[in-house]
Amino acid sequence: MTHPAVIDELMTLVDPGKVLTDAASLEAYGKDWTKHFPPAPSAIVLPKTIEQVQAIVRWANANKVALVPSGGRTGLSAGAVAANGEVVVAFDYMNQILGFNNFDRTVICQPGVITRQLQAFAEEQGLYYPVDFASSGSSQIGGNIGTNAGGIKVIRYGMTRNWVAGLKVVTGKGELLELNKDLIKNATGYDLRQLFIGAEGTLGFVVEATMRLDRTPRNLTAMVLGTPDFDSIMPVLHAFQGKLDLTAFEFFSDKGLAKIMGRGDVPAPFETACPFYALLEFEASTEEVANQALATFEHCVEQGWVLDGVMSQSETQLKNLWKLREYLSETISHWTPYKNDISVTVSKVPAFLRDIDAIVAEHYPDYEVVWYGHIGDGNLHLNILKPEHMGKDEFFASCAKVNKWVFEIVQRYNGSISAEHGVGMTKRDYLGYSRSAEEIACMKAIKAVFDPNGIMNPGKIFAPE
Ligand code: 2HG
Ligand code: ZN
Repeated sequence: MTHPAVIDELMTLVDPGKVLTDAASLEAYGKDWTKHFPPAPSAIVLPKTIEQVQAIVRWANANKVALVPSGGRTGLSAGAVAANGEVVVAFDYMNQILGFNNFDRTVICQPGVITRQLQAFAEEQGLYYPVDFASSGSSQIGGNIGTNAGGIKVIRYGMTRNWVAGLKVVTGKGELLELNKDLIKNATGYDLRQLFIGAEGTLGFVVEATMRLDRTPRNLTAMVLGTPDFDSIMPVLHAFQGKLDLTAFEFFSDKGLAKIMGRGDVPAPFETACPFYALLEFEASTEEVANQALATFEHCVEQGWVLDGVMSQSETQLKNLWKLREYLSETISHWTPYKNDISVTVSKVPAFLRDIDAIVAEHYPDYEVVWYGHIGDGNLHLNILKPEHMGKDEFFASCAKVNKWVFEIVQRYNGSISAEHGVGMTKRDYLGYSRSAEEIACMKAIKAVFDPNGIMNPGKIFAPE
């Protein structure tokens, strides 16, 4: 734990009352949405300015204190968990939108801007911020950049990375760098901006971000389609992609739907029970597009790929269909799930899922398994639910044993052990299944350049040595 005199010094660097050490704050700010590691930070500090962030970093270097960056703490890989006496740097008071350029379609955000705040701001300007996920109401832009957050619209709009025009960062040495200066074209060597995106706060702090906006989509319309088996989902994707520009293509299993129905507040899509469901979305900008979607649906039914389906006819129906997918993660959190967030190239998905499913069925015969994910971009979420009677530690330990086999399959398919949630602490021991020893050595060397004393979020991405 950090010495009290050192914490007293920290208090002089920020506004009065902006260093918290009470038990409730340590508990709340020390963890994210994972339940693996008990939080144990020394203190929480809430800077208001870039200069204060720089002062905190210099103080941390001088006193050899580890810092953990903290946004909305909605992460699912323990990237923002402070379990070892670190000081948490939280950006709740750097939450302003500082500027908007209508011509460039860019917004300057402080790191604590909530994703939904940016989306609402874009809407007020008649524009659109397209990166979206279930935690948009709490996640912060700085955290989204730290994990290169993905979500439900990646098939059309890509990850957070695609929307970052420029960054201001404070490195682990305390220097302020202005990266890319919001340019579209910039061919001046290494793009350091990209290194900080997805770095999980291991290189420094994002203290300002210029985010791009897009035009507002026209008449977004969703379809939920029930399929007779998993293998039918891919030809459905292929058929719709051949005819429409999809903005989303998600899937979930019957077990996932059952959990959503168990809530009692979401209408069923249709009566027919199906083992798998696809949710797709597109812009029904003209009647012709809507007719094309219906014709494709009929084609899929004729081929035997789809058993039943529904298309939204209003904004309310669109929202209700999305709840079937968007509420899944929060709904099953009741069962303390063991999560895997894995990806392969889209063409490999059916064989990949079959191989993983076989391993899971063999090793977890007594556990309930819920599959869902962003199948249009090759990202599958595998959730193993904890039996009610079993202790959390025993359950996680038994699931961790199977990781090795799951990740061997990921490696064999040239996939990723984390598609969008990040490595954090939950995946750090498995990084070698997705990155070569040479790559990991390069990554560590890069960290040493920006953070020579190793004060920035130690133990995240890489296992402690
Ligand atoms: C989602 O796609 C989130 O809903 C959470 O990425 C995934 O709960 C999960 O495993
Ligand atoms: Zn996801």
